Amino acid sequence: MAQHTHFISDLHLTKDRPDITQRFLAYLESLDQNVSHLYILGDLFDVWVGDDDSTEPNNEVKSALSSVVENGIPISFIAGNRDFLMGQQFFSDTGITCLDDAHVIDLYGTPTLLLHGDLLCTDDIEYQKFRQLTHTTAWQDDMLSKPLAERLAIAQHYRNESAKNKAEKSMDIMDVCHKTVIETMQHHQVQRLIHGHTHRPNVHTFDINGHKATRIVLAEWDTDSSVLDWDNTGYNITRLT
Ligand SMILES: [Mn+2]
Repeated sequence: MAQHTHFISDLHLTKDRPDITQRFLAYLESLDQNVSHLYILGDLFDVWVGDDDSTEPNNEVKSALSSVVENGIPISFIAGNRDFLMGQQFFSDTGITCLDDAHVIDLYGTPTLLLHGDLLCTDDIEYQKFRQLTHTTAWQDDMLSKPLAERLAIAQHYRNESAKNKAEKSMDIMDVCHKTVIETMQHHQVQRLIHGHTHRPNVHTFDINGHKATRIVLAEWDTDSSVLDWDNTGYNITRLT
């Protein structure tokens, strides 16, 4: 039986988009024993302000994820810039494994680096500063100590700011920096990288030290709900309807 490994990212699940949630739940329901592992590379949720937030569709999604894990399909998660506050409670409730921000797997014989992708956008200095701040224990402890309603309001504020920034910043600044891509891949000694975040699905090939390297960018589910589906013969990008 062919074993498949799936990669998805940037679903941005939110109560405002029940259509995406339904598509994701149907996808999870469809997973069978042909799938040996599901990797979620960040921004599963459009916002995550703490594991105590039961705003729709959080609980429904959590229970669907834990069913998949209970059925014997491991799920691993790398945090995105929207859901990096996901905590221990979420992972113990669902059985999902939380990976480091950069994680190398052996994908059918090829070392493959998995990232959310925001760490590659080093031309966006303002964002990288914000990322550093919000990844400190002090910032996170302070945020999580606030009442839920306040955290939701803060998250809404950041979402508005982020939409404004996106409109103002040049397209290039918000894409990955190629130099950083090369350095990151060299650091992890890989010739293949899979990430999301930029919402620019593509397969890029280039050279590192005279060897072919590949960078696969996953799609966001807003306009293009798709799954990167790998087996020992190669990959397919499966579009969900
Ligand atoms: Mn992102």
